[in-house]
Amino acid sequence: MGHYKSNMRDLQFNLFELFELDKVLESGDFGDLDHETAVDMLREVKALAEGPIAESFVDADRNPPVFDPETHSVTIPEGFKKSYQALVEGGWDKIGIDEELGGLPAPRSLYWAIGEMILGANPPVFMYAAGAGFSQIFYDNGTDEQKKWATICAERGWGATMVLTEPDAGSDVGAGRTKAVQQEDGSWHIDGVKRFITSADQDMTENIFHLVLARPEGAGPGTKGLSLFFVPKFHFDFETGELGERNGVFVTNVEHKMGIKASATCELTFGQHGIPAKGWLVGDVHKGIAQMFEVIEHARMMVGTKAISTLSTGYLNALEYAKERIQGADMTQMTDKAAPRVSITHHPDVRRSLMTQKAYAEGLRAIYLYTASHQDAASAQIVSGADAEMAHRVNDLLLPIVKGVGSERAYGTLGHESLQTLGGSGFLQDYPIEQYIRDSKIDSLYEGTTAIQAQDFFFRKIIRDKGQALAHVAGQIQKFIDSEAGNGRLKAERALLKTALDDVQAMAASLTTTLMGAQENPTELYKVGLGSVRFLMSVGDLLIGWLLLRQSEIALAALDGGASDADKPFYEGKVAVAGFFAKNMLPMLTAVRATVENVDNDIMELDEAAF
Ligand code: ST9
Ligand code: FAD
Repeated sequence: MGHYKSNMRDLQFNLFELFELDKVLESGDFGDLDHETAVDMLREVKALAEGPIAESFVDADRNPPVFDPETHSVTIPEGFKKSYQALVEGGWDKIGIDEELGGLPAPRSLYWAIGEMILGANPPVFMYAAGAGFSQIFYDNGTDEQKKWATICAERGWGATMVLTEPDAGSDVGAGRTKAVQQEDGSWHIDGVKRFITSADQDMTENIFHLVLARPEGAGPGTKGLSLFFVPKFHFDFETGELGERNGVFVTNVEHKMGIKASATCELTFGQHGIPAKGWLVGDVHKGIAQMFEVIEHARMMVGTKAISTLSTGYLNALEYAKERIQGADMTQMTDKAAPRVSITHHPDVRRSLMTQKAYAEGLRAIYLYTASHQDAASAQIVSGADAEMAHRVNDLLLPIVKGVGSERAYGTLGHESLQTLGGSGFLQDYPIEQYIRDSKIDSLYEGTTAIQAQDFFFRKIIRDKGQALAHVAGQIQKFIDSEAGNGRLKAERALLKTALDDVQAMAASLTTTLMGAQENPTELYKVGLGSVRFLMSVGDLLIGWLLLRQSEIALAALDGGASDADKPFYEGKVAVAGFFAKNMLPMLTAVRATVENVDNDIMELDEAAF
């Protein structure tokens, strides 16, 4: 058995019992795709993920890709290539892609459920295989001529990258200096150095195309002055796809990293090796940052789902260990030195820890699937009654939660709880958790750090949205609080959820009032910056509490209806984890509310020397 443990029962529970995927499939928006086919797809990907995809996870960490500075090329370890091939040979990189590009349209919830298993088993496999997804975005944004190129990219299985970051332009993408100069033939020459570019070279696909943000000569400052260019590694015949000359874009370094080592993180240099780096303006319009955000939105969803999946397999590995590890006596017999030794699952603190892991892994899974359900009009209508416009807003609202909260809670819980469950053994490379921790640290950094997610959440997704999406989701939570969910058995939990909702709404109100105060006194804005990550994390906990309780309601009904022996422990676990989270985590939001409401600027007034 490999390192990766999927949670198929919970995935199916979310998809079919909580988010009613069957109704979505019946809507007809996804052709012939039906329940049986969807379940078969999940089963097939589970087998692939736990088998060949996970197979190279450890080896590629210990023997990562090798960079040759002479040829500017990256060689991927053979074992990893097999994992990659297993994914693309099955056509799994084309799920969710338009038929014009050789894909199979699928509801986004199903797409991301499949993605969860691949991302938990071996995240860089998913990333190297993202070329078809990038082709789709290029196709959607391209001119009619470029749509043909995008189809070639997808059909020939080319790799792809998103190229924003520069040494002096990380969070501040608008500080980018890479420039673009228009040529007489309508193409552009790109000139500059980008860094930290994922998958910028590999030897698994015949070509790679880069989607690059660069500033046309004379364009204005900031992100709005950036345009998006299609820059292939090799030129190609635009009709047949046949490869031509090497383009002037070269990998000039590969980073040595803490984790996710199989994923090559490259310095990418344009137009500085005697050959021009030729690019084409995407869609023939100067709307670079908006176009790139279409990629970023998917990538943020991917990063959050990766983190959540890693937490889930970390928890299941910890749980397996805890059931087998015998250590100490039952607490009630702690003074009896001859008492029988028990498995560590008997110890209250281990149970607290396991339940914390289960709550975050399963609660965050429900959040990303709820979010994914707002990425299709049909499923949004079924899941929350949102029309197409509101569905779009809700997805926007929740992306920083999936990415920001998903990454922070996953990394924190893996370190504080999953590894801890294994005691000293957790620190060893004999178990996968130390690699999970190293590999998942990146998730709170790339695709916008947590501070950036928190600002995006508050300023853009709440204030600029005039609170509409937040009100829609809060309305759903309020409806649950007011309902008779659980037939009286969830009364105490619904009361705890009500307090949590009040706390979060008070935090939102407090931050909004502070923001308004900034019109008079600009330094009030610092207070928003001081409170925004706490607020983001609090909304995450509120959503976890709510979705776990909705799951509990379904589980209680299933148990009342006489669930099968095989299903009984699953449903009992659902009821237990929801109660645990409501009683142990939600009350903490009241303390966070007090800190957010009373935030002051003391540390902003402090001289830097005092730090
Ligand atoms: C990276 C990659 O880190 C890591 C992993 C790569 C793995 C690759 C594989 C991924 C596969 C997944 C993709 C597959 C595709 C599948 C497809 C299937 C169909 N939402 O606020 P302003 C826009 S890459 C939407 O003034 P500043 C908007 O146009 C590096 N749009 O910003 C806006 O104009 P307007 C990642 C947004 O102050 C304009 O930007 N790096 C959003 O100029 C300006 O907005 C980062 O993520 C949004 N949320 O710039 C950088 N926000 O307002 C992090 C902005 O008129 N830094 N726009 O609408 C930031 O995000 C900054 O906040 C900033 C600030 C750069 C936006
Ligand atoms: P900085 O922006 O310097 O941030 C440093 C610290 O300051 C952070 O804690 C940050 O939260 C904080 N900070 C900065 N600005 C603010 C602010 N305004 N408010 C509050 N806090 C702030 N980029 C690509 O373009 N393509 C890729 O494929 C890609 N892949 C990557 C792969 C890896 C392994 C890594 C490490 C990075 C990758 N990146 C990629 C770059 C990544 O997106 C950036 O590292 C990230 O956006 C942060 O930028 P930075 O590292 O320059 O940190």
